[in-house]
Amino acid sequence: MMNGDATFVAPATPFGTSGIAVVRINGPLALTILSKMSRGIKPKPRTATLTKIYNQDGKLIDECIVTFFKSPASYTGDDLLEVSCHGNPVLVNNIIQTVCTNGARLAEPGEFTKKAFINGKIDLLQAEAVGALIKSRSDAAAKINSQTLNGTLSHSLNNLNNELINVASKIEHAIDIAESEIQNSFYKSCNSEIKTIIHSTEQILLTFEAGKMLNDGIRVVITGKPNVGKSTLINYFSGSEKAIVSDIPGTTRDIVESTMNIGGVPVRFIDTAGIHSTDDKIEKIGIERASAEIGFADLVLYIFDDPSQDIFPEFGCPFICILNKSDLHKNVSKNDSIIHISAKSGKNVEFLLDKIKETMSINEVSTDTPHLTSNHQQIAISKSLESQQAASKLLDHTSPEMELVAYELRDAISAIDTLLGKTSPDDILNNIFKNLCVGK
Ligand SMILES: Nc1nc2c(ncn2[C@@H]2O[C@H](COP(=O)(O)OP(=O)(O)OP(=O)(O)O)[C@@H](O)[C@H]2O)c(=O)[nH]1
Ligand SMILES: [Mg+2]
Repeated sequence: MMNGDATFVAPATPFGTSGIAVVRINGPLALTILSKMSRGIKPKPRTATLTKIYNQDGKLIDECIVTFFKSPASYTGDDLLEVSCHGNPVLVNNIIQTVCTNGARLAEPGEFTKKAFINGKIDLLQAEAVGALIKSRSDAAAKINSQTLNGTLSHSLNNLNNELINVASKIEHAIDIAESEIQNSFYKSCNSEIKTIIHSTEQILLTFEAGKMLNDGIRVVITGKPNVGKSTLINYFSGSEKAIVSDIPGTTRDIVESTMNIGGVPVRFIDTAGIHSTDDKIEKIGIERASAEIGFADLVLYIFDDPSQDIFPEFGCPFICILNKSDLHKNVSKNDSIIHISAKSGKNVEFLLDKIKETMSINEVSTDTPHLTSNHQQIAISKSLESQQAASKLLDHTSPEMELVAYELRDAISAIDTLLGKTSPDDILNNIFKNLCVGK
């Protein structure tokens, strides 16, 4: 259970050997605990202080640099201490154990950020961006998450909500006035304001695909019959011998993955077993796994090596047909829907990458504007949009039901409030924080 006044501690750096490691102690007992462990040190806020740290038995653990962030001017808003020791997990453990013996407890995942949220240092979107920024796998992803952390998305959504509140208050006011006194132009002007808000909301929603793609990346599954060159292609992409290549059909059985950064988007290529009918028990399992992967794919690369093949399977997602081993085929007539490559020599693979970019709209990703990045953000904004549209539709009538319009607008506002964390249900909050690492 989380307790508002508890002092908690966690490593802020990954476990393992490193130059330094940082332990964070947050809460009202932070300074007292440090004083006990350092024989009386009282660090000045925001100043690096060199001190020896001792365990419960008075034995030296390490010489450390401590930095004290006094409440409320800290990441969490509470008193927060950062202890930098030598980067050895044994030392980190000893420090954490001693801190706990002196009255702190271990932090839960994301608890530092949860404290920052509870203390009003950041809103929920920013808290979510902390986790996303840490996990960013490309410059572009880091850029959009850092923007959200800096509040640009919150700013856009707050603006939207203020505009909604503005129209909603006019409508609520009009409810108290006799219908005969309200002019038709009033409804029209409210509706036109709502339509402007609808347009802005749609623009924000449009950023989701790209935002999600930058953060989560895309899964590209390579499939086809055995021996067509699927593994040769993933090896070419990864620049290494990741997958076994041989001229024996049915070589690949396990799933082999390689991630490549394409236009800032982490693209996970997944090589799979060649699909055909077989009695081989192990190969069958491989083929089942391959089919399952295709079910989760954002894009499928269907490879074949027989130029006379003219029937191709359909997939439940975008796919690209690739005729491999172009070095072996002479005078094959070109067809715009099929890309000819040689996975062995790399011929035309650049063109294939361009085609992947084009198919997945990777070229259009702009990192200059705030982006929605998670499903629950997209759901909340879509919900707000639906309510805005319902309100606008009601206002199209000659004498609209103003109570209903007000009701829809309140819903539109509260959907956005959920995202900002003003009225978020506990399950959404817990989900966001538990996905952060311990120490963040
Ligand atoms: N000439 C030529 N041979 C190729 C090319 N690409 C792959 N091959 C050869 O085709 C054979 C099969 O290649 P793999 O990459 O193992 O084929 P696969 O589709 O992964 O096969 P399975 O794992 O059995 O399904 C190997 O001998 C490769 O060297 C190419 O572009 N040109
Ligand atoms: Mg293979």
